[in-house]
Amino acid sequence: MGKPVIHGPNFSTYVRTVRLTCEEKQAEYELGELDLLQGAHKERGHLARHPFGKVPTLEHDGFSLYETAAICRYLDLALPGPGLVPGEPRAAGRMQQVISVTDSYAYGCMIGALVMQRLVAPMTGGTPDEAVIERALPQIDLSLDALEAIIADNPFMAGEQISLADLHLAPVIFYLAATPEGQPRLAARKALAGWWERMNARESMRRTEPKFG
Ligand SMILES: N[C@@H](CCC(=O)N[C@@H](CS)C(=O)NCC(=O)O)C(=O)O
Repeated sequence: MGKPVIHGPNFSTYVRTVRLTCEEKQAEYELGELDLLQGAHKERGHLARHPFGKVPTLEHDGFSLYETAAICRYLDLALPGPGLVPGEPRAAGRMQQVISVTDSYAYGCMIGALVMQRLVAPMTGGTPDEAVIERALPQIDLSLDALEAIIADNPFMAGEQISLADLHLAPVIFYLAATPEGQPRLAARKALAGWWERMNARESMRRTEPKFG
């Protein structure tokens, strides 16, 4: 079986989730870097892979797939290595819940609003829009409270074992923790802060750390 090819920039949270999945499976993969800042994801070549013009996409032995959760489920089944989807029904439900919470509620306020304004705008010559950040903070608090309640006293999001839930959420929390608004909010949620320390110490996280420039 050939190596999976992931298309997208290394600094994208969703691309990192797919890379983390490969890393945790200890599978080799290739990263087809795309210049998102120059709009390469909206050009014809990439739109043929992803009609909605998003990253990541996957190619594996002639099979193409887009949407991060779908890609990670596929890779978990297709690649050898430790299973990342729990077989136990409640843990499987928790895993899917955290993936949906990340996509539906956390990503927009944490990345789309806070990180884009606080970190990305200054890197690209702009000024953060403080009103956008202010408006995002209640939803960030709500999302963090919900995740704190879900993890409770478990080491990982879906229970005792690492799962795709942890790999979906960790790249988002990585950027959140790099903002002055996110850092204290994370530290105030003890269970989540402990989880973040455990996740951040993993070899897979070190190997996929975003590089800029
Ligand atoms: N539902 C998609 C979301 C992917 C997504 O939003 N990717 C971001 C990068 S982290 C992206 O492509 N942003 C570029 C854009 O929206 O133009 C998935 O699960 O893969």
